[in-house]
Amino acid sequence: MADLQALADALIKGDRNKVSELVEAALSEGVGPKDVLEQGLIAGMNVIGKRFKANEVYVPEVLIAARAMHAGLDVLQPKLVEAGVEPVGSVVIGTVKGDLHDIGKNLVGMMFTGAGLKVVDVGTDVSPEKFVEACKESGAGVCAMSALLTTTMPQMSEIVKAIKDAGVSTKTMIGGAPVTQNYADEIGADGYAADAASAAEVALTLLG
Ligand code: B1M
Repeated sequence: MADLQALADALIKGDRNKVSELVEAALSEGVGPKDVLEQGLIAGMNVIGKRFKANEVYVPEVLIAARAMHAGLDVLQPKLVEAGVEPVGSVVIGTVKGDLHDIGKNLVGMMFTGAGLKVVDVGTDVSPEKFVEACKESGAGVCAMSALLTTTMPQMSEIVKAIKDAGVSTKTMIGGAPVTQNYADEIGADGYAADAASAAEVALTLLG
């Protein structure tokens, strides 16, 4: 009988070979791809997210778990498509114009993937126009912006404004070391998160 807890445990340990093997084993035993995703991969990533938030694990462990998640998703993806399993929602994510820091943004993106979201990563140094275009094209429910420099934070305000001006219904959320809830309130962003695990929770809440 397929052991989805063992799959979650392998992901938590970051054992990507075992994750791939266990995903294959579960599928060949007839477990549905949605169950493999939710009770195996996402369950494991949720544990990593909670431990990361509680400072029980650090950036390297999260990156290793995310790599294992991707290994599992590589095996699972075609089956999910075949089974018509839709992502919970989609999110555009990027680092704002003038800012090249992407480690935090990538971690947030990984936690989004881990939460079952489709992620459209527009990269770093992204202009308000490019954010708007990506939101329109992808029909994303949430636009997630990262900034690590106090000098680039004002770009977030520009992006929130550009999205509203373009009449796009995508909700906005912001984060990054210098960013605060107060700043989010000040510029009218719909959400703020201090870390990658909270970011996934906020995005899911914004998506309803
Ligand atoms: Co830069 N840098 N850097 N840097 N850099 C900082 C940010 C700085 C605080 C260092 C310092 O002076 N103490 C400082 C900013 C000062 C300020 O404005 N307040 C700084 C500076 C000044 C600069 C340059 C201007 C330096 C120079 O050239 N004179 C320059 C700017 C380049 C540019 O962007 N245009 C620069 C360049 C670089 C490198 C290229 C060398 C490199 C980036 C490499 C890369 O990202 N690929 C770099 C790095 C590595 C850092 C530090 C050391 C580490 C940042 C990091 O990756 N942290 C940083 C000092 C520090 O933070 N200790 C520093 C780990 C990462 C996991 O955390 O990104 O905070 P973080 O992400 C967290 C949360 O913030 C949150 O979740 C993540 C995980 O929990 N989060 C979100 C992030 N985005 C989110 C989005 C969300 C929600 C949560 O929702 C959408």
